[in-house]
Amino acid sequence: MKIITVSYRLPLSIKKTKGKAKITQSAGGLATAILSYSAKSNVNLTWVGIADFDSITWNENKDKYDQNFDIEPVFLEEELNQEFYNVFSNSVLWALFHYFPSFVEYTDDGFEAYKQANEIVAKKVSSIYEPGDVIWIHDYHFLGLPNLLREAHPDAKIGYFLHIPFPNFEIFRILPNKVKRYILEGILGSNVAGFHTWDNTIHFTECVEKILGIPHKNFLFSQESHRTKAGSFPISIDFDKFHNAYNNEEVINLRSEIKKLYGDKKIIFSVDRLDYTKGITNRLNAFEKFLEKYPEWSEKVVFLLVLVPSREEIKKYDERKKLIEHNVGHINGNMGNYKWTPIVYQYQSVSFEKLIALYTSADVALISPVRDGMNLVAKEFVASRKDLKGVLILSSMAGAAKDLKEAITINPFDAEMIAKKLCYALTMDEAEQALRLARMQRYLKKHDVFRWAEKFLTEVEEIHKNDTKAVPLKGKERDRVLQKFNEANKRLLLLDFDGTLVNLQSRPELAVPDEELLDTLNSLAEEPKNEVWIVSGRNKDFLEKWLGHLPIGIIAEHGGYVKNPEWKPVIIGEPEWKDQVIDIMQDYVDTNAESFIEVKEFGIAYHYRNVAEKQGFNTSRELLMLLKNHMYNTPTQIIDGNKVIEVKHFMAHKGTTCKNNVLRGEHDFVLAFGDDKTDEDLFELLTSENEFSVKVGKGNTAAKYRLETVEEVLVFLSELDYKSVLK
Ligand code: GDG
Repeated sequence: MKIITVSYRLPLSIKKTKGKAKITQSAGGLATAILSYSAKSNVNLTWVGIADFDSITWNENKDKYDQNFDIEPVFLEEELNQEFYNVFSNSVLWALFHYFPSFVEYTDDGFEAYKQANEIVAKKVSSIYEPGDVIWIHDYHFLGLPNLLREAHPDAKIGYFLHIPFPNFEIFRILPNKVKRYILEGILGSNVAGFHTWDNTIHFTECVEKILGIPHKNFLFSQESHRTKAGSFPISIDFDKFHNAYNNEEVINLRSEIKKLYGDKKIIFSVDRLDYTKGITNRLNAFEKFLEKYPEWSEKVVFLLVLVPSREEIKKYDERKKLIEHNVGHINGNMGNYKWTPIVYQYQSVSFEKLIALYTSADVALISPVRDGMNLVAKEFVASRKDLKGVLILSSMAGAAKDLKEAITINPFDAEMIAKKLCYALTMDEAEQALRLARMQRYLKKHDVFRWAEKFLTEVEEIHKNDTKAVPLKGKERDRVLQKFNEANKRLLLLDFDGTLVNLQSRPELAVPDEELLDTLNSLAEEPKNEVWIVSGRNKDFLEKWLGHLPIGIIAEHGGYVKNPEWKPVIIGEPEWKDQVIDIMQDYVDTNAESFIEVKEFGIAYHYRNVAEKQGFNTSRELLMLLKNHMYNTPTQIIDGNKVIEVKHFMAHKGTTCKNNVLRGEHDFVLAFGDDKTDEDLFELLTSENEFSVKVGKGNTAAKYRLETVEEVLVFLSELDYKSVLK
């Protein structure tokens, strides 16, 4: 078994100058964390990514790097890589997911290249994949990959983590429909889909519900071949590495050099890749505002602005660079003088030691992205302050703001506010600085990148392990259930009605049992060893009319009513929310011809089976969201069923009602059939050896077995009946 990590960049770069190869290995946080996990779990690590070198260079150098893991480079043709990386990944996905829709430069060619690159990488992963391996896919370059790998290896353990924000529905919907589906279906190929924050996770689940129509239960999406758990896994840093670097000799020397250079001046510091999402122009505007508003700080402060070259081939980045440099010049020219340069700007990366020296020399770290998945710089600054000095000013638009609660938070668009908070930070007393940093350090020490990787990969294993696989009720399995039935003396049969015993019809009142079904039920129920129950979502009057004469127990309204032998409600009193639900649904009935409302005692259902496919689906998504908001904090449950949306009393629950009224522990054989989401509540209870459950139709399920059609259920029941008669 091994871990296969997939990311756009490999943790290894080979640059050839004058025929000589220079190998750079970057042991970034991600690589270190996954390596540490693989060492702990005693499994190998293979890293798949796009090579920034050609195959000849690779063959000449592949034995020359420090091989504590394997590297499998993917070689993409330059033109394909340009369309895949610069165009679709960075000029569509990066821009849109960071809420810059006007920066999006979508082309069909870009999307085709993206799909092609994902397919090439899928082939590479498949060529090294062995059953039992865990595949961990990273970031927005490979949104289609989980699904491609799921198709190739249905039983694979696949984790997907998105390092950038997942936007809300209104932003996401801007993408062409085919792209939206590709992305969502792509991510849903994984067992675990991880995001930095719950906000991002919820944006994703809402998009899946609204666009694909797949509902989730506790962030778990059930699909044909597997289930996907969406969740928040905030990435972190190697805390000890940053914390302990404070006392590194080179860092100490560099720090004293910086301190000497700026003397009494307070230092404001920031470091970012030069990217429009990092809010650098906003930061400069705010700094200018600060100098204007608080002239007493003139000559007493210096802003060290380190920008690291990034994506220079893309026009928007080049434009941003020019704008930043213009603004720096403007501020220095207007506010500075021959003795004082307010902004010291560098467009080059710095070494790790220099970075730590800068972090630990700063009085204030000013981090102001307009949108950021996490922002590791903020965490690194906090971790490196072993001296418990310095203040972190952090944009509330960064995922890191959710973790670093003692930072001074800012709205990056509010220059006035930033100016004020800069003033506050620069004058904060040391006790408060220490208190804030100590609290954040305690959090980061516990929640470091190693814990992050371990939590994510453990979740992948767990979700994969618990993925239920309903097997067809055929052949040996069928014989096994029949044999258990034969051997049992006190059998319980729990049968859902619609979609299980009768096929769904255009209107519920048309789905009625025929003579043959009534005979089978009657005959089964008359056998003394059998106890037969109908467990349905239908109202009690319908069930009484059609089945009331049979010697069976009946549960109606999803568990709201029980007949044994008299009808009794499980819930006392009339629900108060019904009129409100009817009002909301009525608007949808009025605008969607052929849809209708079914009123029950403990629930209201909106049926859209007869509405044109697309229209029915789209309006049902809207109604669903509306009901969720209206019904918040009421004792209800909303079911997104098969062409029906139902609001029901939360105590009208098939699982609970069966548990309290039927599953008394005295049966030595229990068999439940159902086709709907509400039946899953019952299936989840039937876990012991003599308890069996059968899902009718497609879709992921907690049931142990599966039958495809109502007709197959009826054949099976006749067989049980025949066996009962024989005994
Ligand atoms: C993406 C998401 C998410 C930067 N300059 C230098 C340097 N760095 C290092 C920092 C930090 C990293 O680069 C930057 O990480 P960020 O998290 O701030 O930003 P992105 O590159 O945009 O990363 C982001 C991240 O993925 C992880 O999931 O947090 O939201 O956009 O580690 O220290 N390091 C050195 N010299 C530099 O000049 N040595």
